[in-house]
Amino acid sequence: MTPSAVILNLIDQVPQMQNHPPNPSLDEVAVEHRDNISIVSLRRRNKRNAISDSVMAALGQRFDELPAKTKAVVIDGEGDHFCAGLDLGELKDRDAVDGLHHSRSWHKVLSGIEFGRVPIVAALHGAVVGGGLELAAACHIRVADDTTFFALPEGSRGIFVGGGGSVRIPKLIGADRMLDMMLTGRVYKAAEGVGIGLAQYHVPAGNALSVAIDLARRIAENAPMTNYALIHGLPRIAEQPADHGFFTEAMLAAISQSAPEAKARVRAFLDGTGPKVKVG
Ligand code: 1HE
Repeated sequence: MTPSAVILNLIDQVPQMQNHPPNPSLDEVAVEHRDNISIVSLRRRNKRNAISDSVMAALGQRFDELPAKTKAVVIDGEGDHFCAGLDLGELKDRDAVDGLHHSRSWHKVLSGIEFGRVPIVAALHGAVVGGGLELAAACHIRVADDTTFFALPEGSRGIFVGGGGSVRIPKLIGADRMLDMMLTGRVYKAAEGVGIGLAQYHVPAGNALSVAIDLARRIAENAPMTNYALIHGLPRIAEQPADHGFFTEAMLAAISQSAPEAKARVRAFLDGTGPKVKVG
């Protein structure tokens, strides 16, 4: 069993929250397959792509059902905003036990995204706030266009992050910056957000999706085992003591390089047909 399967199994062991699990709202989470990449889109623009239970269930289903030919995924949001976070309209009816299981249901879907089969590129614009930032943080590459702003308004709503944000966001920007965002309501605009590590790319307004698609296409050309080793290995190695990390690295290096595809790619470089590293 893979480490991610272990995580997901543990999450599964939490007693089921809802007597009536939400019906996935598949018309609010679209998917389009283009050759070897897939594009998953939040389609709830009238609610600024806020994530209801049904939207989260649909997101989980879309990622579970990716075809084998998909080698990388782009996730984006329709309209002016990537995602306004948790659907606050559903919060008012939840008691403490439901709240616990609701948070665990986000963990399950977002861990499935982070530790899935293929890398995920988030195309960000407008609001990337609350649970929207938690969703973005579960992705491997974040491309922010110039309209993007990042915030964690949970503090002002009297709630807490619940979609894995307290684990993932400090790894991107440090616990002190996340603390500042939640205590003071600080909003980071695109350039500053990219500067502190909330995204890896800053692009002109309106370009996030096209750049994300280009990056996904490039990622999809890598050997699948290398991509898998990166998304599963790097976050875990970062949490291991150095000696364990070296060992994990050695295992991943050995497995990756033994794949026939890796040997063919190295041979191609050596016989002059493989690509060179290019600047720009
Ligand atoms: C919503 C939500 C939402 C919009 N839940 N309905 N997230 C927040 O605290 C962010 C709340 N949203 C906003 O601050 C603003 O909506 C935006 C800055 C994102 C966009 O502003 P704007 O002027 O374009 O839109 P709007 O007029 O505020 O919203 C349009 C509609 O979307 C309106 O509904 P309508 O029926 O009156 O048209 C809004 O009520 C609705 N809407 N955002 C529900 N979030 C796992 S725990 C995670 C915890 C969190 O994510 S807390 C952070 C929640």
